[in-house]
Amino acid sequence: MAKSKFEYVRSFETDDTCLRNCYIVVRLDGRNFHKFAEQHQFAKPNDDRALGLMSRSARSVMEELEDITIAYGQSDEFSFVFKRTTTWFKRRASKLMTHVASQFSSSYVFYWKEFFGEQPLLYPPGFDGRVVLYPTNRNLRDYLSWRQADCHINNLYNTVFWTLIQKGGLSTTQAENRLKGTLASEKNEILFSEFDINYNNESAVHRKGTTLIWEKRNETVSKRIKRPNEEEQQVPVTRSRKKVEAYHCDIIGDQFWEEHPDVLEDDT
Ligand code: DGT
Ligand code: MG
Ligand code: MG
Ligand code: MG
Ligand code: MG
Repeated sequence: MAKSKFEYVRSFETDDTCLRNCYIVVRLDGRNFHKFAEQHQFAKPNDDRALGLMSRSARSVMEELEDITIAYGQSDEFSFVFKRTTTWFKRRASKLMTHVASQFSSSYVFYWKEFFGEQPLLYPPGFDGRVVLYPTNRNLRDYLSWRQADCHINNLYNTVFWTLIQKGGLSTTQAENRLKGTLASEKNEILFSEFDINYNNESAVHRKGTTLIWEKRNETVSKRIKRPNEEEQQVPVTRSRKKVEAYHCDIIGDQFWEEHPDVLEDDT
């Protein structure tokens, strides 16, 4: 096909191919969710409808896009990890990131009703995205550990903060002052000695966030089979299917990774 004289503008596009052999992480974060949470009356500190919708949208991203092996989410953010050998969209960062962000955003709106029922969505939410490359399994695990540690630090703080207000009758300023400079152990102690709350017994979704991975599950269905010279029969047929499974467990230690050795590829 003959080229038009306008064709040269294509050469203005910059190359954003992600370095080979690296895990490609796309992290999304809700835009101005401080306001979004207020306007939609999210429960404080954790709204299970909102967290459920985030995970549902992340599941849709994993099911619709290729080569995401693990995703981790907490609060208004979700990280998606493309396997290090992916060739999807020629590893172009902008393509990968925008597909993740748009699939996630449209799913968030599409599934809103499943989680919020008749409560209306007041305006279209947005999510920012960024791409980060991690060359080694250690780097990738440290990245995910960083996000889970962030989840823990924020959730412990928010749990004590809102308990002081909701159960202790403090104002937000008083609660802030009470917590200024306190260590994690002191926050745990406030919850335990003043409110009879053992932080470790709080919901795992809130303490650990949500990890999504692909797992093989055996699925048994009943099939009608007719063999020659025999009556038609119902027989159980088992086949192995890949499904996205959710975990709310520690992913900082080794146990999760030992139990799911297929998530990471070998470093060598
Ligand atoms: P950004 O990301 O810079 O556009 O601004 P924000 O406001 O989204 O800030 P960010 O992402 O650092 O913090 C997340 C906000 O979302 C934070 O203000 C608390 C709110 N949020 C997230 N999950 C929940 C929830 O389950 N309940 C409530 N009440 N708020 C939540
Ligand atoms: Mg922010
Ligand atoms: Mg945000
Ligand atoms: Mg955030
Ligand atoms: Mg197109």
